[in-house]
Amino acid sequence: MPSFSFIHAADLHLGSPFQGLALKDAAVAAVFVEASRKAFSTLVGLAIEKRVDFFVIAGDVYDGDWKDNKIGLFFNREMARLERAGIPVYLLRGNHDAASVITKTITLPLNVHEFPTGKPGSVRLEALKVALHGQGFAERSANDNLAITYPAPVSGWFNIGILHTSLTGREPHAPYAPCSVDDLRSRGYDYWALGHVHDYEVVAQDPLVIFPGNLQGRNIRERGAKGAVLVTVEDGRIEHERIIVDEARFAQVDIVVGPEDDQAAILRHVEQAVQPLADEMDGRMTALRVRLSGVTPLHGPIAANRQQWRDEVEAACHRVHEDIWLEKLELRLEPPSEKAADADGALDLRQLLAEHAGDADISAEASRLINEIAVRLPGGLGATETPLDDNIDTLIEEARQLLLARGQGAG
Ligand SMILES: [Mn+2]
Repeated sequence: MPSFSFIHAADLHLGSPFQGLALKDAAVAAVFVEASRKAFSTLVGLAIEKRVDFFVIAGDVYDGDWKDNKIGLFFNREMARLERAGIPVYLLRGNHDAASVITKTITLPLNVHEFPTGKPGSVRLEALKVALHGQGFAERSANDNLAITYPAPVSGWFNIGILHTSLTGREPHAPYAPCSVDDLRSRGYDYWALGHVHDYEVVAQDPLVIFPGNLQGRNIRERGAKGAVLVTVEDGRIEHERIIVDEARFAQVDIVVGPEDDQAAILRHVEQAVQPLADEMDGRMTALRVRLSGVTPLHGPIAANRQQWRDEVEAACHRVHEDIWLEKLELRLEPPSEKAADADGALDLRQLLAEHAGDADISAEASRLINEIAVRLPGGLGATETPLDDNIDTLIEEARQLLLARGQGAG
C-alpha cells in the first residue's frame, strides 16, 4: 500500500459571530473576529508546506447562510491555494451548512469534491489506493443513522468514512446523525473522520475515530488549543498528530478566595493562577474568564464595584502578560454567615434565593426573557443558537450575587 498523508479538519464555522461581548477593547475584539479565518489560512498553509496528499473537511465549513458573498470568496481563495498546490479537498455539509441552509453560492475550484446529501457517495483515489465515503446533511437536522448506510469498504484499500455526527450524544452538541462506535466499526473502514463536536477527541483506536474539534475557539465555552489532525499512513501503519492553528484563545481560571484575603491578596492569587497560561499561550492573544468563589467579607463591596474589580483583575492579568485580556469577571462569592441576623422574622433573602437555586421554572422563565431580549439586540446576535455568552445558571447566579450585595448595602 502506498504511503500518504492527509489533513482532517471540521467545523470551520466561517462567518460565526464573535461572542466575547465583554472584550471592550476594539483592537482585541478585532483579533478574535478575524481569528476563524486566520486559523483556516494557517491550516491551508501547513497542508501545502507538508505536501499532504489530500484534505478532508467533515462538515460545518460555514456557520450559517451568508450575509453576502464575502465568506464564500474567502473559502474559494483558500481552496484555490490548495488546488495550485495539487491538493484535492473532500468535504461534506453539516447541520450549520446543510444544503437547505446555504442559499448563496460561489463557484469553487475543481479540486473541491463535495459528497452528496441524499445518499452516501464514494471517491476512489487510484494512485493511493484510498477510498473516501461520505454523506452530507440535506437539512439542518439529520435524525437518521447515516453511518449504517455507508457502502462496504473497497477491499485491500485504505477506507475513510467522513461523517458529521454527535455519535451517541456529546453535550452540549445537538444530537445529529446518531450512531454508535460499533455502527462505525461495522463498516470495516480504517479511519473515521468525524465532525460536529468542537472538542478534540480520539473516540476509538480500532479503527481510529477522531473528532478534530474546531479550528478556533469562538466563545468562552470553546477553551484551550484548537486545530486539526494530520494523519500519516506508512506501510499500512497509521499515525495521527494534532496540528494547532488557533489564532487566539479562550481560557478560564477558578480562584477560591479566603475570608482573610484583602484586595491585594486576591489580585496576587489572580497573577499566580494566570502565570501557567502565559507560559503556554505561545504568542496568542488570550481572552480569560476569571471566576472568583469562596467566602469573603468583601463579597458586598466587590459585587457593588464590579467594574473597578473587573479592571483591577485585568490589570493583574496584564502584569503577567500583555496579551491576556479579561473576557469576564465571574463572581461566585459568598458572604460569611451572619448568625441570627434575621431572627426578628425579617425576610432572609439569602435563604430564599438558596431555596430556589436550580428551580426549573425559574430557569425556563429566564431563558424565555433572555431570548425575547436577544432578538432585539443589534448585530444579528439573536440569529445564533446561544444569544448570550453564558448559560442560564451563570446568569441567574450573577443576579443572585447582585441582589445579595444590594441587600447587604441596605441592611
Ligand atoms: Mn455541527
